[in-house]
Amino acid sequence: MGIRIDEVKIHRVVVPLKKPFHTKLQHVQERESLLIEVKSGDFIGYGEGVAFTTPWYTEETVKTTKFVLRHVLIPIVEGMTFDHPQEVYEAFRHVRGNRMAKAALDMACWDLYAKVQKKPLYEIYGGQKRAIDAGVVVTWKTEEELMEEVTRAVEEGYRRVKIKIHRHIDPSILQRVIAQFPAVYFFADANGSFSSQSIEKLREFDAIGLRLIEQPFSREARTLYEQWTPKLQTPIALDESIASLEDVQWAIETNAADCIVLKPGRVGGPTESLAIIEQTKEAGLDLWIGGMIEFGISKAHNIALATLEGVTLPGDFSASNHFWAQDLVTPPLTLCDGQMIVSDVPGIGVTLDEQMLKKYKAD
Ligand code: OSB
Ligand code: MG
Repeated sequence: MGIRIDEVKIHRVVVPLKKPFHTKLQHVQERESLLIEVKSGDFIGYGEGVAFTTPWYTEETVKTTKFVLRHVLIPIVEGMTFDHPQEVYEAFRHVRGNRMAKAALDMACWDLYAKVQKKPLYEIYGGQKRAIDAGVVVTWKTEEELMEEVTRAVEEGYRRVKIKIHRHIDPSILQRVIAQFPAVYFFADANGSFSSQSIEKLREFDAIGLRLIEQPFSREARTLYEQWTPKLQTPIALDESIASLEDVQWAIETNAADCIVLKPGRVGGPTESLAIIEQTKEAGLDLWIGGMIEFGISKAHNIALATLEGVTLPGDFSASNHFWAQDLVTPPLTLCDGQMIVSDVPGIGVTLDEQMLKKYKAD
């Protein structure tokens, strides 16, 4: 019995962040995102478009994803009947790029499929973990602020803290903070701030005992990764560099990465993500799931993927109350002793809060 895609809805929302997210790349004060509903009879599958308003992080934006969904992808899938969500992905695979647009739709189809099967999505994926380790990101300007933010995160139960860095920061600041919390996993995310001219500075960060360094060089600087990843003692994780399965294959073949940061919303959704997790597992590479200041729809999808064995390190899994005064989903995502409990409800385990949607819907 196939599942017929009766209708696809797009909601654009704009929601203020509790606290501005300020990094070298961009100051984010409010999050503009797309929420997708794919309907089949009484069933609704949810997806989230995670591109930003402007192309500061990825080339795609809210406007381009909305355009491609409305005028390219939705016309392909509306009225289509599928037995498995991979068939839907195959139906639009020929569309060039635009993976954030594809991801929003692919997510919704997997949620819909799981709901029709009356199974939680993690079970459809064959995931084994029933709780996943949480992780939070800290942006900061002064040592005092960094110490405060890390202390608060640890008090809230986070045991993995990602600190934003760039090449002009004094590594001894991080070193002093890390020393205060020996049991915490510290990741540092450079968002491509280093280049061949700042290798000496990167070597200083390499010496302070970080659990890993995320994206030291730009996405374009492939040869720097090939050259330096094997030479640095701290594991190097690739974030911006990974937009597809092919990018992961390059990283494996050239030893350009010790670890992959999988952002399902960027690579094309769960279908591509499952293939990536399979590849890294086979190659023995670490992988964790990253976020992009996301709402509970996307996070719940990511949690389902994180139950898989191939996801080996704690990802960007902060509770709903980290970025938002109130998330757009019910129930909100919460921490339980540094972990998130995987829902047993059919599908992703959260639904769109209609009242919140009404409050923040732009169109
Ligand atoms: O580089 O990982 C990144 C947020 C927006 C865009 C890029 C990044 C981030 C984060 C936040 O670091 C991760 C999260 O959502 O928890
Ligand atoms: Mg990153």
